[in-house]
Amino acid sequence: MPTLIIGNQNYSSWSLRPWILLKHAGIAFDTRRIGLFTDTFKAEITQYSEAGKVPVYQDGGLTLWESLAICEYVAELRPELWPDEPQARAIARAVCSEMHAGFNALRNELPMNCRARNRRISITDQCRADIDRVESIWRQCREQYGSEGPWLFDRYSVADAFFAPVVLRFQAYELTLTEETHAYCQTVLADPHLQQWISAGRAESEVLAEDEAGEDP
Ligand SMILES: N[C@@H](CCC(=O)N[C@@H](CS)C(=O)NCC(=O)O)C(=O)O
Repeated sequence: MPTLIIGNQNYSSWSLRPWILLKHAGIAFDTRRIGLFTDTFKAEITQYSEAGKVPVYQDGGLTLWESLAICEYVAELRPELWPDEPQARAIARAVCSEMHAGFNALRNELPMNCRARNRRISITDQCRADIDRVESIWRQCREQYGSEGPWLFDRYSVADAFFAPVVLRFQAYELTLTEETHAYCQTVLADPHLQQWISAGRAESEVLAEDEAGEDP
């Protein structure tokens, strides 16, 4: 059985991406959780990967780090996790790469936190620009490639897995968002796999001060 090594489910956005993609792929896997920001985290994770970060995926002799590479590997096993049409597939890859490489202000200022709801927060212009860019990506994908299904590219794809943590961020903080954004967020939040992840995160007892932001309403 393959194993996915993840961080705290309440906070670890990078871990959520391959976890939810594996669920949508219907691939059975074990999960091993290593608590983030603990004294033993580095010693534990470097037993699996010298990169020293979660997620890490082990499948037979393969040990794979980097969430995007893990998702690409899962999609090698289940090609339907990328869109069929080459141009749509290219755009899906572009939006995943953009998410993987950027959005630093959004990431730093709005940490993923499954327990948080509508927290009041003041954000920088850069964070607002990141939110606007996410909304624009979602609008473009839904209008051009997703009009016949609920997801960014009609059926579930790596792109939806990549943006799932952003939906949790949008749920956690009080932000001004468009109706289209709310509609896509509702689709993502109705996903039973995401609800399973949220429940596990909420059940965790650790509170990581580094990832707590905003004030409860
Ligand atoms: N680029 C990596 C980022 C992974 C990452 O930053 N993981 C965080 C947890 S969400 C981590 O392991 N942090 C612990 C550390 O850096 O010590 C990926 O896509 O997998």
